[in-house]
Amino acid sequence: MIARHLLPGLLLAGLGVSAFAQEPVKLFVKEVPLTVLGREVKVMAIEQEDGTPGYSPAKAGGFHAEVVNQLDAPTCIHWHGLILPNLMDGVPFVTQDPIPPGGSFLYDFPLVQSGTYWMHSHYGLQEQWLNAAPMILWTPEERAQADKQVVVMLADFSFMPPDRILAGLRNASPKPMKGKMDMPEGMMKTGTPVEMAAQAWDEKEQRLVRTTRKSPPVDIDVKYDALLANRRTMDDPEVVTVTPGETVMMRLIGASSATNFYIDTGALEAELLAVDGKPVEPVKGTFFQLGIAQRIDLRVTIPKDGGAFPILAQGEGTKLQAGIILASEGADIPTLAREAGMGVAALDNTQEKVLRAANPLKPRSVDRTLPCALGGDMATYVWTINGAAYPNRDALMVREGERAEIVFTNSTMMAHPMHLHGHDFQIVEIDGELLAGALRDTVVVPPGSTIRAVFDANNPGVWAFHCHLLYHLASGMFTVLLYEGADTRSWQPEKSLTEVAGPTAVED
Ligand SMILES: [Cu+2]
Repeated sequence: MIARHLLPGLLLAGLGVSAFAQEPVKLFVKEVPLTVLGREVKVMAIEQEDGTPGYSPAKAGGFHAEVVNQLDAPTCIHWHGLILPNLMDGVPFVTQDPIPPGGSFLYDFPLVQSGTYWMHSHYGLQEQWLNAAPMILWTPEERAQADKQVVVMLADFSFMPPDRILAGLRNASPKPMKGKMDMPEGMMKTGTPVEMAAQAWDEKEQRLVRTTRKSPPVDIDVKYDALLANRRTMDDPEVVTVTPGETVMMRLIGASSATNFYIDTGALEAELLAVDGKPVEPVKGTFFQLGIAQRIDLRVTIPKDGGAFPILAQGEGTKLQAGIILASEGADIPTLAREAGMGVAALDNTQEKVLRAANPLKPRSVDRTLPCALGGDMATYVWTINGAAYPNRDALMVREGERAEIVFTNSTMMAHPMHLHGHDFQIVEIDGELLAGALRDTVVVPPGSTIRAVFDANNPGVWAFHCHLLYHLASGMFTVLLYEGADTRSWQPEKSLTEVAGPTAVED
């Protein structure tokens, strides 16, 4: 079993016979300075020797990266959304031991997917330190989709260190949270409904649009100081020079720790072409949902007369926004506000219900049903899957060769972006409505919703399966998908408790 897992990667590369044999790219995990709202802070980054963030290999050449840990703390980098051999998945105490300070680890495997993916630390709360980077898996077809490619990695930022954010969330009950953790007025659960921006499906025009409605208060965990797009705030946004008449593919990555987004393309009509790297039948619109850890590929056409076109991302339940500006030469660059004029509602199933997979799974009857009941609340700040908080040795069991379905139910007041490692799953039912929905690796399950997703159990191992809201993940909403007979030697749940809650390297 071990040898079989290693065959595509380490073993063949070690023997020098891999069809993909080539020098690995070195990926340095390190501290870097960053200026946020005029304040210099230290954050983390995953960079190549020349400072390129992340790693975007050509699919045909395979994946060859050596992660070098230059932090003072252990780390472990996960390749989000990739279908890969289990021991290459980069999850501490599930698929490997953490990489110690000064240590390195070789990741080497063939690529079977293309499109928009990303990488991030799966160690402790390091993701909140921006220990993340884009990962686009290129093919000639991906490049040919537009004249220009723009990667936009979104994140949320607080001047409060993440361990203090988590401590604040855990200690908040029953007293109201103090200082930075205060919910703004209008967002308290007891507050009256307020006018908010929201997404609607325009049936007549067949497009996703922005609307406004009186919306109940939105539960959010963390009040951030800023949202970032490619590590920049709205006072200093990235301006991408574009040519009138050209098409631009924006690959948006929800690399936030606890913020779901709405994306507003403003004056530019966009075509949604893929979610989570996987193509969907094109959907037009100007207002899109992007959950934590999800990706969305939006193609726009720059008008013949040119101009400047802000592309904005607003945080669910907040007025905070980040973005980039697409601008033709000589266009007046507008000043962008850090806060939008009105808050934006909670994510819902509006968009998910209209998505259709371009390459759906082959029809097949389901061999096994895996219930995934999401529980927990803000008061106790314990979050559970099927009643259990991690660490535990519960697991969702599956046998190789089966078609399995996951039935997500959410009895909490919050949406949970649920991520299964090592597999693509297809959304086939939302609140009783059957559909040939999107293939995904991360699905947002809104409060009260039931979502059914199917996948083929064709990648043996022990696979992390969890809420991608960092503070839920760190507070129990985590389990594993365990194949019968899989090698479980790297799976050490008890160690994840002490180590994952351990100190982080950077102090502001
Ligand atoms: Cu969650």
